[in-house]
Amino acid sequence: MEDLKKMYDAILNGNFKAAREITQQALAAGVDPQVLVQEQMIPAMDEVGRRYEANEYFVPELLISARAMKASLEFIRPLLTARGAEPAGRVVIGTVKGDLHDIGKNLVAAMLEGAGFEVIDLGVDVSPEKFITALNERHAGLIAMSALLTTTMNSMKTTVEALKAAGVRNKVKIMIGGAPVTQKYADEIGADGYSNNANAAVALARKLVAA
Ligand code: B12
Repeated sequence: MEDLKKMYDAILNGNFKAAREITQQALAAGVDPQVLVQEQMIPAMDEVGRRYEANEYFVPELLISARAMKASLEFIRPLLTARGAEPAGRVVIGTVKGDLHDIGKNLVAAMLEGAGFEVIDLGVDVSPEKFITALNERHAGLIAMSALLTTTMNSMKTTVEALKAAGVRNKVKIMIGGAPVTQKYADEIGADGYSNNANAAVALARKLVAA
């Protein structure tokens, strides 16, 4: 298929039906899925993130672009996995114990996936033990924790401590976020990074994985 730029536009405009159709057509026409991801989809999500930071896009636009990205990745992911393509990094993400808010966490997960990370999403109400088990089983290099309640933030600290107690703290980078979380809190609990939005979370993840 000659006009792959349509894929870029579908994601930028949050048109998930078009994203799905174009993906199917492109793959049927023999387009390399890696090319589709690297040259169209990731740049489109990067542009979504840029517009969000520039206050040109807001949370609803982020959500619909993320949905379009996901719709396309459903077809592409199995092909990349079968081929053994190396992800940008492997991230275990979850909303911490006691907390059921997942809109921000899902956005961060989708943006990371859009940026080429393999994302293992543990969902909500994730205990420190569950984070550690997933980290060990999936050999992730990064843990991303989200909390929206001042009462559940403390579970981030508990998880960092549990990672230390399990002897795996030095094997993983930790990033945290969510409305009540701050850089100061990240420093206090010994996390490696904090960001206050999904786009900055991608830049942070890239930086932590490269470090
Ligand atoms: C939607 C919502 C709900 C929904 C959640 C639905 C869902 N599936 O998520 C429902 C109705 C279930 C809910 C329940 C409750 N909620 Co509520 N909820 C909200 C609300 C309105 C929006 C949150 C949201 O989705 N924001 C949009 C997302 C995109 O933003 P975000 O989460 O901050 O994420 C961004 C960044 O923070 C960052 N980020 C997020 N996670 C991560 C992770 C990493 C690693 C990184 C790097 C970055 C990052 O990137 C994201 C994208 O840019 C907020 C109010 C508000 N305006 O924040 C209250 C709010 C969070 N809720 C609140 C409360 C009190 C509750 C309840 C206790 C209410 C009750 N009495 O039952 C329950 C708790 C349930 C539980 N155990 O978790 C309070 C919390 C107060 C506090 N200081 O603790 C708030 C602030 C409302 C208020 N003003 O009182 N809630």
